[in-house]
Amino acid sequence: MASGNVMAFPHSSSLVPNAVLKLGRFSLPLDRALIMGVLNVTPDSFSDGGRFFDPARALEQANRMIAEGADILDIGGESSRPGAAPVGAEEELRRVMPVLEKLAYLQVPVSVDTGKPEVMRAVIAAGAAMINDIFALRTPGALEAAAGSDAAVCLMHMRGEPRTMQQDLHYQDVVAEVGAFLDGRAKAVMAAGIGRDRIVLDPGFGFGKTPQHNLELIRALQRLRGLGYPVLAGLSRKSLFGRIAGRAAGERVHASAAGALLAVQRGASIVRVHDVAATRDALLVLRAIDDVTFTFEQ
Ligand code: HH2
Repeated sequence: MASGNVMAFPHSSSLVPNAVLKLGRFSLPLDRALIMGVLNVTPDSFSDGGRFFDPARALEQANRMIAEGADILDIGGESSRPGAAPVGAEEELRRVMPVLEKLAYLQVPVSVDTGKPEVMRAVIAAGAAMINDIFALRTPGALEAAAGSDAAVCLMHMRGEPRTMQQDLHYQDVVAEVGAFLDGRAKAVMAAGIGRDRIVLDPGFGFGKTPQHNLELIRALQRLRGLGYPVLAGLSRKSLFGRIAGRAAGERVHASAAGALLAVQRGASIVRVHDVAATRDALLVLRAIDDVTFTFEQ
Protein backbone atom coordinates (compact mmCIF):
# COMPACT_ATOMS: atom_id res chain seq x y z
CA MET A 1 0.00 0.00 0.00
CA ALA A 2 1.78 3.12 -1.21
CA SER A 3 0.24 5.48 1.33
CA GLY A 4 1.49 3.17 4.09
CA ASN A 5 4.81 4.98 4.03
CA VAL A 6 3.28 8.26 5.10
CA MET A 7 1.51 6.58 7.99
CA ALA A 8 4.63 4.65 8.97
CA PHE A 9 6.81 7.73 8.82
CA PRO A 10 4.72 10.50 10.35
CA HIS A 11 5.97 14.02 9.77
CA SER A 12 6.19 14.69 13.48
CA SER A 13 8.64 14.40 16.31
CA SER A 14 6.68 11.68 18.07
CA LEU A 15 9.63 9.31 18.16
CA VAL A 16 12.12 11.92 19.39
CA PRO A 17 11.91 12.32 23.16
CA ASN A 18 13.65 15.69 22.95
CA ALA A 19 11.20 17.61 20.82
CA VAL A 20 13.41 20.66 21.01
CA LEU A 21 17.02 20.98 19.86
CA LYS A 22 19.09 23.25 22.09
CA LEU A 23 21.91 25.09 20.33
CA GLY A 24 23.59 27.71 22.49
CA ARG A 25 21.09 30.52 23.03
CA PHE A 26 18.69 28.96 20.52
CA SER A 27 15.95 26.35 20.95
CA LEU A 28 14.55 24.90 17.73
CA PRO A 29 11.29 22.90 17.90
CA LEU A 30 11.52 19.59 16.08
CA ASP A 31 7.84 19.37 15.13
CA ARG A 32 8.84 20.17 11.56
CA ALA A 33 11.99 19.31 9.63
CA LEU A 34 14.79 21.85 9.87
CA ILE A 35 16.90 23.03 6.95
CA MET A 36 20.63 23.42 7.53
CA GLY A 37 22.17 25.54 4.76
CA VAL A 38 25.74 24.63 3.76
CA LEU A 39 28.27 27.45 3.56
CA ASN A 40 31.62 26.17 2.33
CA VAL A 41 34.37 28.78 2.71
CA THR A 42 36.82 26.51 0.93
CA PRO A 43 38.61 26.56 -2.42
CA ASP A 44 37.99 22.84 -3.03
CA SER A 45 34.62 21.56 -1.76
CA PHE A 46 33.15 18.92 -4.03
CA SER A 47 30.19 20.86 -5.43
CA ASP A 48 30.81 24.55 -4.71
CA GLY A 49 34.56 24.82 -4.03
CA GLY A 50 35.79 28.40 -4.50
CA ARG A 51 32.37 29.99 -4.94
CA PHE A 52 32.17 31.35 -1.39
CA PHE A 53 35.87 31.41 -0.47
CA ASP A 54 35.77 35.19 -0.45
CA PRO A 55 34.16 36.34 2.86
CA ALA A 56 31.97 38.92 1.07
CA ARG A 57 30.57 36.22 -1.26
CA ALA A 58 30.11 33.90 1.74
CA LEU A 59 28.09 36.53 3.61
CA GLU A 60 25.93 37.15 0.55
CA GLN A 61 25.26 33.44 0.27
CA ALA A 62 24.50 33.19 4.02
CA ASN A 63 21.95 35.99 3.79
CA ARG A 64 20.43 34.42 0.67
CA MET A 65 20.02 31.09 2.48
CA ILE A 66 18.46 32.79 5.51
CA ALA A 67 16.01 34.63 3.23
CA GLU A 68 15.19 31.34 1.49
CA GLY A 69 14.31 29.63 4.77
CA ALA A 70 17.43 28.12 6.33
CA ASP A 71 16.92 27.30 10.03
CA ILE A 72 20.64 26.72 10.70
CA LEU A 73 23.77 27.68 8.76
CA ASP A 74 26.74 25.29 8.65
CA ILE A 75 30.08 26.93 7.91
CA GLY A 76 32.88 24.66 6.73
CA GLY A 77 36.53 25.65 6.28
CA GLU A 78 37.91 22.28 5.19
CA SER A 79 36.62 20.02 2.45
CA SER A 80 35.95 16.41 3.43
CA ARG A 81 35.78 15.04 -0.10
CA PRO A 82 38.05 12.04 -0.70
CA GLY A 83 41.52 13.28 -1.56
CA ALA A 84 41.00 16.87 -0.36
CA ALA A 85 44.16 18.58 0.91
CA PRO A 86 44.21 18.65 4.74
CA VAL A 87 43.99 22.10 6.30
CA GLY A 88 45.66 23.16 9.58
CA ALA A 89 43.67 24.70 12.43
CA GLU A 90 45.15 28.15 11.80
CA GLU A 91 44.12 28.19 8.14
CA GLU A 92 40.69 26.75 8.95
CA LEU A 93 40.10 29.54 11.47
CA ARG A 94 41.40 32.13 9.01
CA ARG A 95 38.65 31.00 6.60
CA VAL A 96 35.80 30.51 9.06
CA MET A 97 36.18 33.31 11.61
CA PRO A 98 35.54 36.41 9.47
CA VAL A 99 32.27 34.88 8.28
CA LEU A 100 31.25 33.49 11.66
CA GLU A 101 31.89 36.81 13.39
CA LYS A 102 29.43 38.50 11.03
CA LEU A 103 26.78 35.77 11.33
CA ALA A 104 26.99 34.59 14.93
CA TYR A 105 24.67 37.20 16.34
CA LEU A 106 21.92 37.00 13.74
CA GLN A 107 18.57 35.28 14.28
CA VAL A 108 19.74 31.96 12.84
CA PRO A 109 22.01 29.59 14.76
CA VAL A 110 25.39 28.99 13.16
CA SER A 111 27.04 25.58 13.14
CA VAL A 112 30.69 25.02 12.28
CA ASP A 113 31.74 21.88 10.43
CA THR A 114 35.04 20.92 12.07
CA GLY A 115 36.81 18.03 13.78
CA LYS A 116 39.59 20.05 15.42
CA PRO A 117 39.31 20.82 19.15
CA GLU A 118 41.20 24.12 18.84
CA VAL A 119 38.84 25.26 16.07
CA MET A 120 35.84 24.14 18.16
CA ARG A 121 36.95 26.19 21.16
CA ALA A 122 37.58 29.30 19.08
CA VAL A 123 34.31 29.17 17.15
CA ILE A 124 32.26 28.48 20.27
CA ALA A 125 33.87 31.51 21.91
CA ALA A 126 32.92 33.50 18.78
CA GLY A 127 29.25 32.48 19.04
CA ALA A 128 28.88 29.19 17.13
CA ALA A 129 25.77 27.41 18.41
CA MET A 130 26.59 23.96 17.02
CA ILE A 131 29.61 21.80 16.26
CA ASN A 132 29.12 19.54 13.26
CA ASP A 133 31.87 16.94 13.48
CA ILE A 134 32.31 14.30 10.79
CA PHE A 135 34.60 12.49 13.30
CA ALA A 136 31.84 12.44 15.95
CA LEU A 137 34.07 14.11 18.59
CA ARG A 138 36.61 11.25 18.51
CA THR A 139 39.67 13.48 18.04
CA PRO A 140 41.48 13.78 21.40
CA GLY A 141 40.24 16.93 23.12
CA ALA A 142 37.15 17.35 20.91
CA LEU A 143 34.69 15.90 23.40
CA GLU A 144 35.97 18.19 26.14
CA ALA A 145 35.89 21.23 23.84
CA ALA A 146 32.21 20.67 23.04
CA ALA A 147 31.23 19.56 26.56
CA GLY A 148 32.60 22.75 28.05
CA SER A 149 30.01 24.77 26.10
CA ASP A 150 26.27 24.89 25.51
CA ALA A 151 26.61 24.21 21.78
CA ALA A 152 24.70 21.40 20.08
CA VAL A 153 26.72 18.62 18.47
CA CYS A 154 26.18 16.64 15.30
CA LEU A 155 27.85 13.22 15.51
CA MET A 156 28.45 11.66 12.11
CA HIS A 157 29.40 8.11 11.17
CA MET A 158 32.53 7.67 9.08
CA ARG A 159 34.95 4.79 8.96
CA GLY A 160 38.57 5.95 8.80
CA GLU A 161 39.12 9.47 7.52
CA PRO A 162 38.24 11.31 4.30
CA ARG A 163 41.55 10.39 2.62
CA THR A 164 41.02 6.64 3.09
CA MET A 165 37.28 6.25 3.69
CA GLN A 166 36.44 4.89 0.23
CA GLN A 167 39.09 2.13 0.48
CA ASP A 168 37.27 -0.32 2.78
CA LEU A 169 33.60 -0.42 1.89
CA HIS A 170 32.69 -3.73 3.45
CA TYR A 171 29.97 -3.99 6.10
CA GLN A 172 28.17 -7.09 7.37
CA ASP A 173 25.08 -4.97 8.01
CA VAL A 174 25.58 -1.30 7.28
CA VAL A 175 22.49 -0.11 9.17
CA ALA A 176 23.28 -2.14 12.31
CA GLU A 177 26.94 -1.04 12.28
CA VAL A 178 26.19 2.64 11.71
CA GLY A 179 23.43 2.51 14.36
CA ALA A 180 25.71 0.85 16.94
CA PHE A 181 28.46 3.39 16.29
CA LEU A 182 26.11 6.37 16.62
CA ASP A 183 24.50 4.96 19.76
CA GLY A 184 27.95 4.47 21.31
CA ARG A 185 29.07 7.98 20.43
CA ALA A 186 25.86 9.51 21.78
CA LYS A 187 26.38 7.67 25.08
CA ALA A 188 30.01 8.80 25.30
CA VAL A 189 28.97 12.38 24.61
CA MET A 190 26.23 12.27 27.24
CA ALA A 191 28.67 10.77 29.76
CA ALA A 192 30.88 13.81 29.12
CA GLY A 193 27.99 16.07 30.18
CA ILE A 194 26.29 17.00 26.90
CA GLY A 195 22.51 16.81 27.36
CA ARG A 196 20.35 14.63 25.11
CA ASP A 197 18.61 17.74 23.79
CA ARG A 198 21.92 18.98 22.31
CA ILE A 199 22.68 15.82 20.32
CA VAL A 200 22.03 15.10 16.63
CA LEU A 201 23.07 11.88 14.86
CA ASP A 202 24.03 11.50 11.21
CA PRO A 203 24.66 8.26 9.25
CA GLY A 204 27.26 10.06 7.10
CA PHE A 205 25.99 9.54 3.56
CA GLY A 206 28.89 9.05 1.17
CA PHE A 207 31.49 8.73 3.93
CA GLY A 208 32.93 5.25 3.37
CA LYS A 209 29.75 3.89 1.80
CA THR A 210 28.77 2.58 -1.62
CA PRO A 211 25.69 3.98 -3.38
CA GLN A 212 23.89 0.80 -2.29
CA HIS A 213 24.83 1.41 1.38
CA ASN A 214 23.54 4.97 1.08
CA LEU A 215 20.19 3.70 -0.20
CA GLU A 216 19.96 1.17 2.63
CA LEU A 217 20.66 3.91 5.16
CA ILE A 218 18.00 6.21 3.69
CA ARG A 219 15.49 3.38 3.91
CA ALA A 220 16.49 2.82 7.55
CA LEU A 221 16.35 6.41 8.76
CA GLN A 222 13.41 5.73 10.98
CA ARG A 223 15.32 2.91 12.68
CA LEU A 224 18.18 5.30 13.35
CA ARG A 225 15.75 7.87 14.67
CA GLY A 226 14.49 5.16 16.99
CA LEU A 227 17.80 5.51 18.88
CA GLY A 228 16.15 8.53 20.48
CA TYR A 229 17.92 11.50 18.89
CA PRO A 230 17.06 13.70 15.93
CA VAL A 231 18.75 12.49 12.75
CA LEU A 232 20.44 14.74 10.20
CA ALA A 233 20.61 13.66 6.56
CA GLY A 234 23.41 15.14 4.44
CA LEU A 235 22.56 13.97 0.96
CA SER A 236 22.75 17.25 -0.92
CA ARG A 237 24.35 17.02 -4.39
CA LYS A 238 26.17 13.82 -3.41
CA SER A 239 27.43 11.30 -5.95
CA LEU A 240 24.55 8.95 -5.12
CA PHE A 241 22.38 11.34 -7.14
CA GLY A 242 25.02 11.45 -9.86
CA ARG A 243 24.72 7.67 -10.09
CA ILE A 244 20.92 7.66 -9.99
CA ALA A 245 20.22 10.60 -12.31
CA GLY A 246 23.46 10.71 -14.31
CA ARG A 247 24.26 14.32 -13.46
CA ALA A 248 27.29 16.37 -12.46
CA ALA A 249 27.45 17.85 -8.93
CA GLY A 250 26.13 21.26 -9.99
CA GLU A 251 23.08 19.69 -11.65
CA ARG A 252 21.73 17.66 -8.76
CA VAL A 253 19.32 20.23 -7.29
CA HIS A 254 16.14 18.37 -8.24
CA ALA A 255 17.41 14.95 -7.19
CA SER A 256 18.67 16.45 -3.94
CA ALA A 257 15.32 18.08 -3.15
CA ALA A 258 13.62 14.72 -3.78
CA GLY A 259 16.20 13.04 -1.55
CA ALA A 260 15.67 15.56 1.26
CA LEU A 261 11.92 15.10 1.03
CA LEU A 262 12.13 11.33 1.22
CA ALA A 263 14.68 11.46 4.02
CA VAL A 264 12.33 13.63 6.09
CA GLN A 265 9.41 11.36 5.30
CA ARG A 266 11.49 8.46 6.60
CA GLY A 267 12.47 10.13 9.85
CA ALA A 268 15.19 12.76 9.31
CA SER A 269 14.67 15.86 11.47
CA ILE A 270 17.33 18.01 9.81
CA VAL A 271 18.47 18.11 6.19
CA ARG A 272 21.87 19.60 5.36
CA VAL A 273 21.56 21.18 1.92
CA HIS A 274 23.21 23.54 -0.56
CA ASP A 275 19.92 24.47 -2.27
CA VAL A 276 17.72 25.92 0.46
CA ALA A 277 14.88 27.31 -1.68
CA ALA A 278 14.27 24.06 -3.54
CA THR A 279 14.40 22.07 -0.30
CA ARG A 280 12.04 24.44 1.48
CA ASP A 281 9.42 24.17 -1.27
CA ALA A 282 9.64 20.37 -1.29
CA LEU A 283 9.25 20.21 2.50
CA LEU A 284 6.31 22.63 2.44
CA VAL A 285 4.50 20.32 0.04
CA LEU A 286 5.22 17.39 2.34
CA ARG A 287 3.90 19.26 5.38
CA ALA A 288 0.74 20.38 3.62
CA ILE A 289 -0.04 16.81 2.58
CA ASP A 290 1.02 15.08 5.80
CA ASP A 291 -0.69 17.50 8.16
CA VAL A 292 -4.37 16.59 7.99
CA THR A 293 -5.24 19.82 9.83
CA PHE A 294 -3.54 21.93 7.14
CA THR A 295 -5.70 24.76 5.80
CA PHE A 296 -4.98 27.54 3.32
CA GLU A 297 -4.91 31.07 4.63
CA GLN A 298 -7.81 33.09 3.19
N1 HH2 B 1 28.77 16.09 4.23
C1 HH2 B 1 29.77 16.90 3.86
C2 HH2 B 1 30.39 17.73 4.81
N2 HH2 B 1 29.98 17.74 6.10
N3 HH2 B 1 28.52 16.97 7.78
C3 HH2 B 1 27.52 16.17 8.15
N4 HH2 B 1 27.08 16.19 9.43
N5 HH2 B 1 26.88 15.33 7.27
C4 HH2 B 1 27.26 15.25 5.97
O1 HH2 B 1 26.68 14.44 5.21
C5 HH2 B 1 28.34 16.09 5.53
C6 HH2 B 1 28.96 16.94 6.48
C7 HH2 B 1 30.20 16.95 2.43
O2 HH2 B 1 29.51 17.96 1.73
P1 HH2 B 1 30.10 19.43 1.45
O3 HH2 B 1 30.29 20.17 2.73
O4 HH2 B 1 29.26 20.12 0.45
O5 HH2 B 1 31.46 19.14 0.74
P2 HH2 B 1 32.96 19.28 1.19
O6 HH2 B 1 33.20 18.36 2.35
O7 HH2 B 1 33.73 18.90 -0.04
O8 HH2 B 1 33.21 20.70 1.61
